[in-house]
Amino acid sequence: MSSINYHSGDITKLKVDAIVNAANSSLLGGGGVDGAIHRAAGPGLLEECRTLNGCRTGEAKITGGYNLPVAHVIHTVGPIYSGKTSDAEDLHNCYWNSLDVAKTNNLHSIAFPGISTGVYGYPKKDAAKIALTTVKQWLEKNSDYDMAITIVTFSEEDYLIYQKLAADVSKE
Ligand code: AR6
Repeated sequence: MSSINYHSGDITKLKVDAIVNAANSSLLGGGGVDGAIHRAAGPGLLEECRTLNGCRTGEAKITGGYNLPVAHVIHTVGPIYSGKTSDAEDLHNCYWNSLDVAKTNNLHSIAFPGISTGVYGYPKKDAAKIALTTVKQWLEKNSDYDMAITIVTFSEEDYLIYQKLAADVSKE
């Protein structure tokens, strides 16, 4: 059965089929969740990332998980928030394409951080709405495929935003 779950805490500790990395287009590491994932995975991850020739905004690429408790990391590159309408489209594509990559690789559980909501400056509430709408649309379109989706919140603020969004949706 497919599902959407919420988890507060460090994404690098989760035992799912794949965790998603909010990377940059070089795929060669950085700060935030990217730094945490590379630190926990060890140098093998960077070595594999070097072979991928980067990643465009909105696209997603898969690697192994190395020393992480997951077998796979799906790297996606969120938009650097600019206020243009393309930001929302790019962010939507990150979630959608990560899920497509997971399905292509026959994976059935995936955890997402709040892509673009740290260094890349996407307003957290808007980003959460796009994340939730996109994963729901994807589950509807792929209703013949089981996918357990975990949305990981790393701050109290994010946790409260999702709690409110989920409550609003259940009232609809
Ligand atoms: N587990 C779960 N979520 C986390 C963790 C963690 N260990 N660490 C941070 N977050 P950011 P971006 C949350 O800045 O905005 C990097 O340098 C964090 O609270 O990691 O997409 C890349 O290399 C925030 O909500 O990613 C890029 O250059 C969310 O993860 C750039 O930052 C995303 O914050 C990408 O920026």
